Amino acid sequence: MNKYQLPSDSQLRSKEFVFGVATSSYQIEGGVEEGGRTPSIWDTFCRTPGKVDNGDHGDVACDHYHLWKQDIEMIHSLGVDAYRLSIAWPRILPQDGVVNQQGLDFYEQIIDECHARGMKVYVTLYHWDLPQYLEDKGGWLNRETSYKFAEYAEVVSRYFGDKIDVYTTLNEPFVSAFLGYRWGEHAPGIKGEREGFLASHHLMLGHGLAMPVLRKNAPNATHGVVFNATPAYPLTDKDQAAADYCEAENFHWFIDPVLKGEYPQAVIERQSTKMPMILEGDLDIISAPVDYIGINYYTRSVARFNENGDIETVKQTESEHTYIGWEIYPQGLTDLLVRLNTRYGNLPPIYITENGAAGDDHCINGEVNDEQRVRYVQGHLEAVDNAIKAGVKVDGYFAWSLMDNFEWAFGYCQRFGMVHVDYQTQKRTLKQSAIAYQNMLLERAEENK
Ligand code: IFM
Repeated sequence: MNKYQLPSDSQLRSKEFVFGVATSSYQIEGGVEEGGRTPSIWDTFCRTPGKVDNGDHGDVACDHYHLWKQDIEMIHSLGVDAYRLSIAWPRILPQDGVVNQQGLDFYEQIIDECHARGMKVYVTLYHWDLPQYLEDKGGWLNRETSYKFAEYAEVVSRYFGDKIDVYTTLNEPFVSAFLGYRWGEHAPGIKGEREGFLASHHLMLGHGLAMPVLRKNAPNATHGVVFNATPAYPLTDKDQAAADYCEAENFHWFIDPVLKGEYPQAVIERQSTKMPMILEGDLDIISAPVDYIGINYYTRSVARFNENGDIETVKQTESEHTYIGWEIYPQGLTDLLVRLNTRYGNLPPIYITENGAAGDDHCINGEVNDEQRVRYVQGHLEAVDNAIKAGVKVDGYFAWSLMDNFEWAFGYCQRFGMVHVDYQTQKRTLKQSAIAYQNMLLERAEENK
């Protein structure tokens, strides 16, 4: 297939629907010691033996720090409406309270270049690269970090104001809190049940404290927060409560405080001994109105109660999986969106801020045939269309990722890009999935002329 097919009556065909590609700072930039940047927790984590596969790190990554201009040109060539990127906190505030103009300049040239090419910019403030100097004071276990995050939001939004079209406070607080501070699989590598929940509360508090700051400094921009969400299904009829609980910890725990002003009872009860200290007024801060919710969807889970009554997930061996073992299940995206719409009566518009598949992609004679990713994207675009037809307001879709990049604890062996990166030469090659995106967007542009 050389072009994704959208149904003739699909809202995804309209020019109001936003198509984009997404990246994040630490995963693509490199230049970790350039432009006044200081280390983030990921620089430290990567230097800790055994933490990242193959000893990989983001020192160079896709060298976007130097190749940003050609990368923006490439993004534009895809025909997308928007580019979703993140800002590296330690480039902007390399020391506590010290603003680095070079950091602001770096992102300003990217934003200007996108605008000059008619693309909107969606900027995430926190995609996991916490300055190491804040981790040295406890990181997200320290309530003070929430206030530091609001200060950082103040610096960025005061400088850029409405020049940034869409602001995102946090990307996937579940991952920052639970992989970083509960299970120790991500930076800073802390393992502790109480720590995970405490970090999650401070992340959400940081989000809430940043919201009025962003609204004040960028009154005409759009403001929200991005969650990963994995819908859960029961293995048998007896396992519905197991599936419900998986969803409660995976995304209700993070979305409920924003949209309902409370944490879900199911988690409070099951994890009663691990609950963080929630001060009076915190939930009012966290539930400040948002303009949109970003949803990152990759796969589903199937849950059951095992013989001991514990909840566990069960791999669906008969289904198709990606290279890294994630089940391909587009129906899960429709179900998820419909479930969110049902759970939150006041659901703001949704952007699918990430969706994609990792492959073992090789560039052969200048071509990358990632046919599984092509089918994956096609299936998920249909899933979004179905959700819209079921009454959910979805305003956009961003492919994860623009190009192969540093996939956190898995290093460079997991390739999520629509564009192949040769890490030896930094040559970019559009994979079939990117060409199909380009052709679909070209056709849509023609239709909407
Ligand atoms: O690469 C990550 C991204 O940083 C956040 N969402 C999931 C992606 C794939 O694991």
